Parts: sequence; structure tokens; C-alpha cells
Amino acid sequence: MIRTVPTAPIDGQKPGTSGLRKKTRVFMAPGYLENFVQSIWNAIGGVSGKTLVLGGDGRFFNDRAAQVIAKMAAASGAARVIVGQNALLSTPAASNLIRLRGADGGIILSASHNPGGEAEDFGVKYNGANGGPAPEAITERIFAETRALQEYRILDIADCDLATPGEARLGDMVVEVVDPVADYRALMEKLFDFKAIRALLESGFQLRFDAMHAVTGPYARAILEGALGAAPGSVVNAVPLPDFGGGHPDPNPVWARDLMDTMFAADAPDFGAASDGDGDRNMIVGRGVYVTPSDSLAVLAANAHLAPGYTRGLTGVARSMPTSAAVDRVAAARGFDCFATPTGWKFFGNLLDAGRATLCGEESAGTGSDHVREKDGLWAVLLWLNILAARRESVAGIMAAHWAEFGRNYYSRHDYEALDTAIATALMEDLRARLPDLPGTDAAGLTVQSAEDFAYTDPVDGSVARAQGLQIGFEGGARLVLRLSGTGTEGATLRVYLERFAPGPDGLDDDPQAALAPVIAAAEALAGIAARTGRTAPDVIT
Ligand code: G16
Repeated sequence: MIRTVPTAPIDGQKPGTSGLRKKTRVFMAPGYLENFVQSIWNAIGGVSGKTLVLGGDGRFFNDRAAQVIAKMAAASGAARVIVGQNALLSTPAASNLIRLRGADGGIILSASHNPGGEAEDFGVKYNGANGGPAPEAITERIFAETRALQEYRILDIADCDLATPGEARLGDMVVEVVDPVADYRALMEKLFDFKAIRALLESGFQLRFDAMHAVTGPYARAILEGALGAAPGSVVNAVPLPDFGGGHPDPNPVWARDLMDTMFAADAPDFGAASDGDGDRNMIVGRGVYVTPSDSLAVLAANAHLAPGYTRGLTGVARSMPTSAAVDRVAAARGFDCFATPTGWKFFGNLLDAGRATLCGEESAGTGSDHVREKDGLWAVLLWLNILAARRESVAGIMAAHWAEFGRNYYSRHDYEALDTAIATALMEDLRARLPDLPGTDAAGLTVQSAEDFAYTDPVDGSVARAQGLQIGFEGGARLVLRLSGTGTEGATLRVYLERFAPGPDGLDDDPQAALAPVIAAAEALAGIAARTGRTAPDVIT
């Protein structure tokens, strides 16, 4: 029986960089999830007769939310919902399923790298028929619907069995429960030379993959240990837990400390990698060398042709504006286009759909290609392994050769988390107001060359996104970007992105923090971070 429930708009249901992210308890409050989901249905012209994909990263409330969403899809007339077994799907696997099955869209339950648990974070994201995150025009429509909503519809019925693969009915709607890994593994087998990677692993090459108790565990076990023959135990923390074992499932040197320690030990494996809560981010570490996400994107762009899925070369690459320009140098040298987009994977969608970019990446540990419309953690790991199998060099060797050929973009991001929102907003507003006067002035010894509030005109559909970060260029090629995160759930997070270029082997300190010291000082001089926020050091340095 369909129940129509009267409701009223709930404040603050504005999707951020990647869907709506809130504290789990906020999502668990009566009507909160229901209001948002009904607003999605309303914003996309209803779901009557449609096929949707549904799954999430397994965090606390994932299972309950999946039941609610399935019942709401049925109540609004959806024809079919394809669900990952136990409501699990990594974000890239969900994107793949939408495309593979010709679904009209999908709902992904995840707050990505944010911690999970009843007292932590939860999130809901809508992806369209191309498998990618809804573009801004749709997220704005969803937000408008949340502000006008008067009722939602849900089926009054017992929960459906999401643990058993196969088809069942929920009212008139078909619920199809699928193995979350199978189709994704088949796609990876098409893109990469599994034979060559298997031969590499058989030659004694050792790897360690840290799934961080999150959704990639089953995928990594099936592919790395199963299909490719990595030694049992190569995948660690492989069982997804509702609270990710109490950690931040965020693959960076801070939150993946164990992996870093392993990779910098005397008996380190040859290759280390980690993935995040929902499996779309990645971290790459060689023996004794951490590869920044920006450098990883550049190396993948320079070597992708070594993998079967990319032998025809790349049509273009795209990076988010704050990501370092390392990939730009590869694009210039190899003669393909390079685009700089605002932060948010959704901005890559049109470029990928139009065939103008083959590879995309972000400083926030996301890399992907036109094989799906999300960033893809395990894909990046497999492309690295394919390159290592083809080149038979160490990660450190590949990095050294890359920097010698293209030069090195020293890069780091400093995060100041859970700041008072008013203070963080004022810091940004004041600097924004001063941008026109900055060129030609001195900032702790560096001369400002350009200063802009980044705006992006999509080359495919002409849509414009404004106020996407303050970008300041210095004479000599250094660059500073400041923006506020759109994925936090507590106060404001200020992100300070720092970059400095050195052509070829150089006299700079190998430690990026030392090499970037002048840019760090310039950031402080321009924005007054310590004085305004009372923070003398960032909470996270990546
Ligand atoms: C999301 C977006 C990314 C973005 C990242 C950080 O990733 O998809 O494009 O780079 O958030 O965004 P912000 O700097 O606004 O916090 P994920 O992995 O969290 O979905």
C-alpha cells in the first residue's frame, strides 16, 4: 500500500561538492532522508517506469536507508531497482552498473572518505543515466524541491531481502540483487593486461593494498588476490565495517599511516595502495616514495598507452583547478588537450561524454577515465600495476624518470578543519575583495603575477560555475589556491593548495614542505590564516 506522508521543507538540504553529506543522526531523523529522496524524484521528473541502481559503501545506516529508498522508488512507480548484494556497491561499480544496464540513474549512499558510524557522517548522491554525479543544474533543482516539498510517498511493506542475489518484487517494482563485484571485475579485465600483471606478481613483486575497512575490500580481494594471484593477505583491512574500524577511510599519508610505515620500512613491499570509504579515491606509494595524486595523474597520462584499454592514446586530460599542473606538462609534450575544471567530479562528465578527455584527476586522490563517470580507486591501482608490469621499473625509478623528462611540480595541500564558519567565510571574502589589487604586490618575498576568483565555462554545454576558489599566481611559476571544502559536515574546512615548479633535476629540497616554504609564507601573508583562525598549523597536510 502506498502511503502519502505530509511533510514540510527541511533547511540545509543543499547538495555540496558531492551529494548531500550530514551527520548520520541528522539523516536518521524522521523524514530527513525521505524528504531528500522525494526531492530527487521530483527534480528528475519522477521515477515512474524507470530503472535505478542503488547501493552504498556499507557505512552505518546504509542498510536502513537502502530499504527506505527502494520503498520510495516503488511508491513512485519505478519499474526496477538494481541493488548490490547487502546494499553494497563501490561508487565506480555503481557508475558502471548504471551504464552497463542502461539504467536511468542511481542513488549512491556514501559520505566517501568521511568517517562512518551513528555519531559520524552519512551521505546520499544522485547519479544520472551517464553514470556520473548529477550536474549543477540538477543539484540546484533538487535543492529547490527540498524547499517546497509538502509530501513524500513510500510503500508500507515489509523490508525486502537484499542479501540473496536474484529478482523479487516490492509492490509492482522488481528488485534485482546483484553481485557487486562481477561486472566491475569484467570491466577491469577488458582495460588491463591481467596476464602481464600476473606475470609481474609471479616474479616476486610484492604489493599491499589497504582497503581501510571500507567497500573496496571485496573488490580488491577478488581482483588482486583472486584474478591476479597476489599473495593471500596482500589486501589488508578487507572486510567493510559500518564504522570503518573507527578510522577515517581517507587514503592519504595521515589516515593511511600504517601503509606509509609499511612502505617506508626496510623490508617494504614493491608497491602499496589504499582506497577510501566508497572506493573512488586512491593512494599510491612505492617502496620509500609517496606519489602525490597530482603526480600520479601525470604519470598515468604519460604511460596509459601501455595498457590495452588505452593503446590508441588519449584525446585529452582534465584536472580540477587546484590540482597541480604536472599533467599539463605531459599534455603539452604529448600534444593532447588539457582542461582545468572546478573541484567536483561532476565537472568532468561533459568532457568525458563528449570524448574530449580520456583521463581525469584531482589532487584529492581521485583519478579516473572514460570507462565510468566516477573516479575509480582500484582502476588507478590496476593502471599503475599495468605500467609497472610493462616497464619493469620501480615506482621510485618511474618518478625520477618522469621528473627528469617533464620537470617537477612540488605540491601540497594544507587543511584547516572545523573552523568557525563565519571566520572562514570572512577570510575568503576579504581576500576575494582584494584580488584586483594584488598583481604586482609583494607577498613574503614573492611577487603576485595574477589573482582571480576562478570561474569555469563548460566547453561542451556553455554552463558557467563561478566562485570556485581564489587562485593566485606568482612570478617564477609558483601558485596558491584557497577554497572552502564542499564536503565537510562540521563548521568550515579551509583548503590551501600550494605549488611550485622546478624544471628537471633541481636544487630544491626533496621534501615538498621545504621546497614550498616561500609559497606557504606567501599564503600566510596574504590571508592571515593564523591571526584569523588562531591555528598555527594545518590539521592535515597531504
Ligand atoms: C568529492 C568530489 C571531488 C572533490 C572532493 C573534495 O570527492 O567528488 O571532486 O575533489 O570531494 O571536495 P572538497 O574540497 O569540496 O571537500 P569524494 O571522494 O569525497 O566524493
